[in-house]
Amino acid sequence: MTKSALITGVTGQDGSYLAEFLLEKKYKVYGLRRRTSTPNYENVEHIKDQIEWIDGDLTDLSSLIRAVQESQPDEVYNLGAQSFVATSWPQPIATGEITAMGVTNMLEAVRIVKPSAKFYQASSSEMFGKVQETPQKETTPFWPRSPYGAAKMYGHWITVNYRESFNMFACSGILFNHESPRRGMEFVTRKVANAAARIKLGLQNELRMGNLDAKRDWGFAGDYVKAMWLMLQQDTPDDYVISSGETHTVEELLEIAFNYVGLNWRDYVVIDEKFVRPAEVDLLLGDCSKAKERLGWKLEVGFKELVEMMVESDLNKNAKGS
Ligand code: NDP
Ligand code: GDR
Repeated sequence: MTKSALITGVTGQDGSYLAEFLLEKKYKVYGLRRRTSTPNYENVEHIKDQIEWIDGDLTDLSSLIRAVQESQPDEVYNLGAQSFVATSWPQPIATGEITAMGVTNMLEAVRIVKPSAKFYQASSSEMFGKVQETPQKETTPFWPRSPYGAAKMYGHWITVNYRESFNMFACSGILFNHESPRRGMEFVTRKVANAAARIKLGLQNELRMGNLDAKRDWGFAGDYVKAMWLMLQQDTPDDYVISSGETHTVEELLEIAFNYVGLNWRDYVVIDEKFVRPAEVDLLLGDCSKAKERLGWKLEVGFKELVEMMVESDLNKNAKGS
């Protein structure tokens, strides 16, 4: 029998890879889209006609109830969020309403309309923040360092709570940073990949950056969405860390991206205080042994390959003028 899935955040990076993956598995895919003055389907243009679109917003419970009624999903993937950490300081309340309370809204819609649906919550390594141990695993205590991290922590615990209170099949994936050519332009990997490509093509002559010492555990988004699905195929719901198990500095990212186009990043990068955050997460490094053992999940794309894939994609896009 065909399974159906409801995805929030389907127009984002992860939503687009997950929708592709589920469509290949012959799922009927429902995508929640919010109203914007100019709709942006860039990430899902190629599969737009295969998605059943439902209008709604994570801050509007009534729209989510309707979305669950209409889709009658076997699986719900809650990927929608105000996901840019830097924006969470100037917009802490909107971040809380979407990224924290939006999770309760989605859980309530499922509990009221179809409590048997399996639920995935997009939790984040940002919850580890000022890390209490390295590497970070499922049992590492959280210490968020941004309004975004605090909102994700609420979303994480409310998911655990609905599992414990209502016996719902609710899982939380604590995903470390994952990137792709579909990454939003403001995130550091895409910003660097795009700048390296544009500087190479003579379209830009400098790159303004924040803290180059921050360390992140970066993987490929296409690999990470498979873990989301695997979590919902288990006999019991649980929470899992998904990570690459390697950490790299922002400086290493610059090195690989600029080397790929035969340039030295030091000739172009300017440090700009505007991109330095009020509180930083200095080091992230995940231990995903639990996911490897129980889900059989594994990483396929390594860090250098990922950065080069992104620069190559931006070279092509910029050369075509898109
Ligand atoms: P993106 O920022 O690319 O996508 C976010 C999605 O959320 C977009 O589709 C956006 O819609 C949607 N959205 C925003 N606000 C609302 C709202 N009020 N109602 C409904 N939808 C909304 O994020 P990613 O794909 O990178 O991440 C997916 C999820 O995983 C997010 O929850 C993120 O916080 C989390 N996460 C991401 C990690 C990563 O490294 N990428 C790591 C760990 C967690 P629109 O297109 O209209 O803006
Ligand atoms: P992050 O991703 O905050 O880890 O959150 P981002 O790519 O924005 O920053 C990574 C690190 O790079 C440093 N940095 C800069 N970042 C940006 N964006 N722009 C710059 O110019 C710059 N210079 C240095 C940052 O200070 C930071 O240390 C991402 C998001 O996808 C979240 O939604 C997700 O939950 C986490 O990853 C895991």
